[in-house]
Amino acid sequence: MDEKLVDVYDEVLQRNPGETEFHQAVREVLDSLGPVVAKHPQYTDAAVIRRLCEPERQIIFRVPWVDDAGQVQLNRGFRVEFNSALGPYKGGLRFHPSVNLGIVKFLGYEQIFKNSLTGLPIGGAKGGSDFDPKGRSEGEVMRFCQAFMTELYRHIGEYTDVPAGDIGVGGREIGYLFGQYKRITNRYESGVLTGKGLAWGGSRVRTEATGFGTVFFVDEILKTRKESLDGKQVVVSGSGNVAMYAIAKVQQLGGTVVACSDSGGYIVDESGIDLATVQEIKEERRARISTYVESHPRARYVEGHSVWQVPCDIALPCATQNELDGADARALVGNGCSIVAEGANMPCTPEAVRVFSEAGVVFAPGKAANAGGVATSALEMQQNASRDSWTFEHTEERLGEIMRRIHDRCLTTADEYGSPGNYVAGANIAGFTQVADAMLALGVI
Ligand code: NDP
Ligand code: 2IT
Repeated sequence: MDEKLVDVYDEVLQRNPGETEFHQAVREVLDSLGPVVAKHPQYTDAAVIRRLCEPERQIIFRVPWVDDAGQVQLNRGFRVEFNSALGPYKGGLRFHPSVNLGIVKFLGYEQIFKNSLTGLPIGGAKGGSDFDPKGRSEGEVMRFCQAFMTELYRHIGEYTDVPAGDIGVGGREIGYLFGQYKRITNRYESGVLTGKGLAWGGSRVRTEATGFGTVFFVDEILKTRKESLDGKQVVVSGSGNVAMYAIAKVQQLGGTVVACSDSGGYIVDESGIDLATVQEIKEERRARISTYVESHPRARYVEGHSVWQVPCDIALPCATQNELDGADARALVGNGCSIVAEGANMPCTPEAVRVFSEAGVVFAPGKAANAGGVATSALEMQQNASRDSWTFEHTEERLGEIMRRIHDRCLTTADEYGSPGNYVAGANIAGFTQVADAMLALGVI
């Protein structure tokens, strides 16, 4: 790390004790900014980087609700409104038992640079709760969402902060959250949440956008080598929203996805994962991926986390943070994998990223490769603001253009700052400079 940034990082460690994922995300960005502060002293002089590492606002609240047995349950809600230099705060909500302030801060911090890279007018935020939707009834999920929104509503709005989904929050949850917002405020404010259903203000392609966008990004990488997805073997981790639509797009573009997973284990189907079965298991039955083998006897299920043992040309981690470590990275390299693109946020540990870099594996960081989801959220906001609704083809075309632009911006910026071909440097520097320039223009606020 550049010596001008060591104090900034030390201050982050000292002010945010124990928040290891947040430290990791900050470090990854600061490690890229050496050449930027050398060229542009105004960023350190005006304490822009220090200010960027301190959220503008952090909200923590109690979420009490009543379960089906009549017992009072208690969860904790979070919204970290990290930076609004480029637009209203924007970022997803995560419902998972592992959620804590440090995780929400790492996600909110990443979101600032990701949203900047989209080129669209959105600031960075993240929120969520330690609520575990697994095994909860429809009624329980609805009452939890209502209780969560009963506090959150006062902090959000079309011009203030626009949440969306993330792990554990999909179309069903956004519906209950929107319903409660509408009930409390007596306003049909479509632009307050994205990821809405198509019948009530949602955008076509938003459901597919993150997974599609990640694969569009991979396609751009392949084009730089005059290759395509046709005939490539791909391994995807997770089997949620991002994973499913990454699988769909790989298949459309001629690749074969041979494995995918959930937190229990992974399935391998050499002839290609049957996506309709995965969708039926995950979206309709909300069951485990292990049940895939019941209808596909040729496939096998392996318990445990290491889907990365399965040989592939391209790896798409689409589950959660730090799911792919140094040993996994070495296994991928050993099996000849040459491209890794993060569909999830920070799924690769710093050691894994080092292993890829040393082995010459092309590595696309999440803030670039998974930006298609939030970009399409911004397109949903545009449609809501003009009370319009675009076709699937038009919206997908816009998503494709945005991903191409992000890809090219990463490469141009990496070149400009002396790290040709380094997508991490390109994404961090390009994302950073746009926010930093806006912060300078807006004064000390
Ligand atoms: P979903 O809830 O739809 O799916 C999450 C998937 O990841 C499930 O298969 C889940 O398995 C698995 N998973 C979650 N936590 C863990 C864990 N601790 N260990 C192992 N597996 C785990 O979420 P999304 O698909 O929406 O999100 C996946 C990733 O993509 C996250 O990192 C998210 O931040 C990121 N992302 C999402 C975007 C979106 O638009 N939804 C946009 C950009 C990034 P199980 O069911 O067993 O828990
Ligand atoms: O991590 C992410 O970019 C998301 N979960 C999507 C955020 C959004 O506002 O669509």
